[in-house]
Amino acid sequence: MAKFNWEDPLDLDGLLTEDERAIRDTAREFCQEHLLPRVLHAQRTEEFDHNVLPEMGSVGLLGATINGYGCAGVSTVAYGLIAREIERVDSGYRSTASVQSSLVMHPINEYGTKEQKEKYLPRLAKGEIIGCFGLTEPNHGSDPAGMETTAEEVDGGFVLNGAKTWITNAPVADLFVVWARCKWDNKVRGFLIEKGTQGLSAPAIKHKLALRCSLTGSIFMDGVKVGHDALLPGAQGLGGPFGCLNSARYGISWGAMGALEDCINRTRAYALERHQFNRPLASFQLVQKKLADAHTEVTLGLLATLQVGRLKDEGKAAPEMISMVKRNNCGKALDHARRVLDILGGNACSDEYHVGRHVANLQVVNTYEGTFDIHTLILGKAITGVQAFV
Ligand code: TGC
Ligand code: FAD
Repeated sequence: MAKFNWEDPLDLDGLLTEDERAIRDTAREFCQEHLLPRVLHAQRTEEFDHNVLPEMGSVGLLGATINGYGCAGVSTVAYGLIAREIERVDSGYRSTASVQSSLVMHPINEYGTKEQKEKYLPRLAKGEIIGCFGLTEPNHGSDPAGMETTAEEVDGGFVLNGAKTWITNAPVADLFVVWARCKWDNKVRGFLIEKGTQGLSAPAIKHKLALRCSLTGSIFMDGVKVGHDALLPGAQGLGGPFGCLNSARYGISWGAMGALEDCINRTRAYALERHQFNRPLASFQLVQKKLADAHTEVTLGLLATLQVGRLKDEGKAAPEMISMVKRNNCGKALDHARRVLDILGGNACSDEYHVGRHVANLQVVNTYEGTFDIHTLILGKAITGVQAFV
């Protein structure tokens, strides 16, 4: 009879290639040795460690699916496995990395000129420069179509005006990918703005309750003048930013599972060690149910997102498939991380037990890149043919 392996119940390992397993192992070793020891300090202080991205770059974790420009050129599944390992430590580190890879390097690679790619991609891959992605605005989060940031064509280039908010990496970014509505044809386009450009500022949003290991800020553009070479020529309309979101949302669907796996592993170990009523907590049926429920959801969520990754590599992944796994995995991760947190009792309150930090992070992970409810409506539209956003 086949033996049940609780650590990989449906043999995810057997569905990966040898290369993917090796990439996963490298990423896991890096994250456990280099990120985990830093996490409590970053969580407590909100200090951004400038060595993190260069270290990730040195082991090929940034822009990993891109071919050339110093990038690893690995499969979409391998990219997901990397996100899972980073988020096993903290969603904030995964945020920093996935913005760099999916929301900055991806648009440059997909929509940029040869010169833009050569100028920025190798340095972004090494983590020498940091990028951010400005879509959300103070008055437009779920409805980016209402965007108020404008770009106007002037002699020698463009002038941008407007504000973005809740932007990961913005306060430390060297390169800003900003989406603006173009005054000449009312279409949304992407622009590359370098730090230090006159009229550009990116103050930090301090005292966050979650995602404290990544920096978040606003972007203010007051008559920011850039050259014609700042325009990403390959993207026109909201399909531009949404194309980037397809990649980032997919990565998050793996990452959220990594965070939940960490919650399960930590609370399982605690339940085996901690005794009440002269028995380990792990011997109580209610505790076992929490672990069994969470573990089942992780196992199913990982297999679903693996399938989306395989389809994506074959060019067969529809955006709605990505919405399905982003919504399911983030929602399930938040729900079950919260439930297993109970196993820690009063220690749930201590940051040294890590699970409470994951729960706080997962609330944001369930919100950004399209909220749980927005993905519900995307799926609702696909199922019924009727649009319910407005
Ligand atoms: P709609 O009319 O449906 O579409 C407008 C145009 O976009 C195209 N499109 C897509 N293209 C590629 N991939 C997708 N997933 C696409 N979804 C839509 C569509 O075909 C159309 O093209 P065209 O050529 O016909 O113009 O758009 P809508 O305005 O009705 O919006 C619908 C809605 C609500 C689904 C959309 O606005 C939405 O997804 N809202 C959520 C916003 C969001 O996800 N924001 C994320 C901000 S970035 C972020 O959170 C980063 S956090 C990163 C981190 O720290 O990890
Ligand atoms: P709103 O759009 O105001 O939504 C509020 C509530 O109303 C939600 O529950 C939503 O589901 C619901 N709602 C809205 N419309 C509907 C509807 N039609 N039907 C039913 N319910 C609806 N953005 C970026 O561009 N770049 C980044 O790097 C980035 N990083 C982030 C990092 C952090 C830490 C956070 C917190 C956010 C980040 N965001 C970023 C912004 C994020 O994408 C938005 O917060 C998210 O898209 C939701 O937008 P909102 O906050 O304006 O909420």
